[in-house]
Amino acid sequence: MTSGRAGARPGQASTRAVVVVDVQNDFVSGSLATATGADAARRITPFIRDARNGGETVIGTQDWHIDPAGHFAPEGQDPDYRETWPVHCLAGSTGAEPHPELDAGAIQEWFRKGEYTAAYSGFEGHAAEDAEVRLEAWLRRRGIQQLAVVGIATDYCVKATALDAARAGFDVTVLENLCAPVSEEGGAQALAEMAEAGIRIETSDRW
Ligand code: VGL
Repeated sequence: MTSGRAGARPGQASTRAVVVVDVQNDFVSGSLATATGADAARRITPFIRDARNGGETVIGTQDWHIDPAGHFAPEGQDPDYRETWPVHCLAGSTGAEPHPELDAGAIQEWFRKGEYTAAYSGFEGHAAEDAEVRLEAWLRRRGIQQLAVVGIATDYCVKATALDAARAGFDVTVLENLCAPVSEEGGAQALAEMAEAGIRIETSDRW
């Protein structure tokens, strides 16, 4: 299962990191549940354990809403599921916690986003423990160059995170079998858009 993984040479820090996007209860089984989010969570766990064993860095992002402007549909109105959403991932709530099938112990640092605004990209986030620490700077400080992006949802936060990573100059691969979309069609479209932007779309055995 680890075949094809480059791994770091002994004594040399790996320049590879895995970004696990928003594998949170609300996106798996809660107010914004995705049809395949639980499968993705189950597959991500052995993958990130292997990554850690190979010396790679593994970080997680969390949607972390307090009052995110117009991101939630107004009370009494239906969300459009494109720009407005049901209430989800309220800061400190069970819905915002990592899904139990994700091995949260394999995540070295959490980055939170969206307190007071919609924030689809992990690069808009800051370290859970220190609001001054942004994701890009954190990765650069560790010499990270290659990123694998996995998680939920392919057509929203995975896409936004991967596109920002590519814009920032990282070498980005999205592992599609470790992602879950809001809609099948949206997921396929997002993968095409990411490929167009120079992001590799692979399966986890090819990272
Ligand atoms: C997400 C919809 C709304 C995501 C976040 O994590 O992809 N999707 N907020």
